Parts: sequence; C-alpha cells; structure tokens
Amino acid sequence: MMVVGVNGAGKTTSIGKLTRHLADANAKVLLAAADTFRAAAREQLSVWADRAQVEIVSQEGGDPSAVTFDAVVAGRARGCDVVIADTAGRLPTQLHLMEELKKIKRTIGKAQEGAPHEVLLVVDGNTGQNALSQVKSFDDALGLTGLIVTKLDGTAKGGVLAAIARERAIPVYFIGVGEKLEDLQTFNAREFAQALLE
Ligand SMILES: Nc1nc2c(ncn2[C@@H]2O[C@H](COP(=O)(O)OP(=O)(O)OP(=O)(O)O)[C@@H](O)[C@H]2O)c(=O)[nH]1
Ligand SMILES: [Mg+2]
Repeated sequence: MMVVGVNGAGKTTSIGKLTRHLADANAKVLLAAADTFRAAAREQLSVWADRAQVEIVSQEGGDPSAVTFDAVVAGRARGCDVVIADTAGRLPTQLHLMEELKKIKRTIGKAQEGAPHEVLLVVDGNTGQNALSQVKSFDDALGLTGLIVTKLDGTAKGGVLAAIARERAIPVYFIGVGEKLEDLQTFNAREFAQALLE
C-alpha cells in the first residue's frame, strides 16, 4: 500500500493506527519510510513502528522509490502480508513531487507485479471544499483505491465527503478520531450521514 496526501493531513499517524489495526487482525506488517524529505519523518514513523511492534525499512537520505523498492523486496523475503509506504506530504500543484509519487508507484510495481494493491489518500476532515480538488488531483495522478479522513474528533464533520462521493466514487476505508493508536474507526456511511445531519 502507498499512502499519500498533502502536508500534515495525518498520513504517518494514520499508518501507525492502520498498522495496529492490521496487526490485530494477525497480519504481518512492514513499514517503508519513503518520506525521505525530513529526517524527523523517518523517526516519527519508527516511533509508530515501535508502538505497533513491527519492522521498518528506512535509508538515511535515500531516494523514496529506492526505499520503497527495498521494503517490498524485504517484505516478500520476510513473509510479510502487508507493506505500507509512508510518503512525504505534497501539494498537487507541485508537479515534480507528483511525478515522484508516480515513480514510487511504478517502482512498487517493479518490485511486485500487481502492486501497489492500495493507493490511499489521507484527507484532513477540516479541509472543506479543497478536499475535493485534492481527491481529483491525486486520483488523476495515481488512481486512488481508498480514502482515510482524519481529525473528525474535533468540530469538523467532513461534509465534503458528500461532494467527493458524487464526483469520485472512491471508498472511504477509515476515519481518524484522535492522535492515539486506537483512534481509527472503519467508515460507516449511514452513521456518518446521520452525524452530518445532527
Ligand atoms: N485530532 C487529531 N489529530 C490528528 C489525527 N490524525 C493526525 N493528527 C495530527 O495531525 C498532525 C499531523 O499528523 P501527521 O501524521 O504527522 O501528518 P502527515 O500527513 O504525516 O504530515 P507530513 O508527513 O508532514 O505531510 C499530528 O499532530 C497528528 O497528531 C486525528 O485523527 N485527529
Ligand atoms: Mg508524515
């Protein structure tokens, strides 16, 4: 799986939570620190890896595609069920950075045919209408397979999901409802719609 989104959307945190969720379902997970932009990003992911007690593949100052390739190969060699690549935040208008994501995706496909099986966009639930343009841009570039909507523990209700559902029918897999490991819930459309109207 690769996880993408704009800066600060909650990618790394959601990966931490998702790792716990998968580990609870007895999946063996390996994390790929493909956010090579900042050293702190690597450290942040390794804290989540420790919390969830899974392994992580990272490279100091490495190229994000190379790290991801190594992780997929290592995941196969170690008999892992899931490899999750964390990527650096970027705006869809930063075309060279969008190209970098496409390259990461192609590289994953070279490391394992048919992969990535999931390309997840993390959207901050507070974003409003801009979330729709994020979905369109990342989907056009990568072909998204799912969404994670974060920060729904605050005042945000994530109403933009209604517009997203009409424009791009991409499944919402999870919602983030806090900063802790357990603050991830599977998305329930009916409950969500009811909460919107409350
Ligand atoms: N309240 C709340 N905070 C969240 C949630 N998800 C993430 N955060 C917070 O949002 C901030 C950014 O989260 P990150 O996971 O670092 O975001 P990111 O997308 O990886 O950021 P970059 O890698 O810098 O692009 C952190 O302070 C997180 O604790 C959520 O569901 N609820
Ligand atoms: Mg991050």
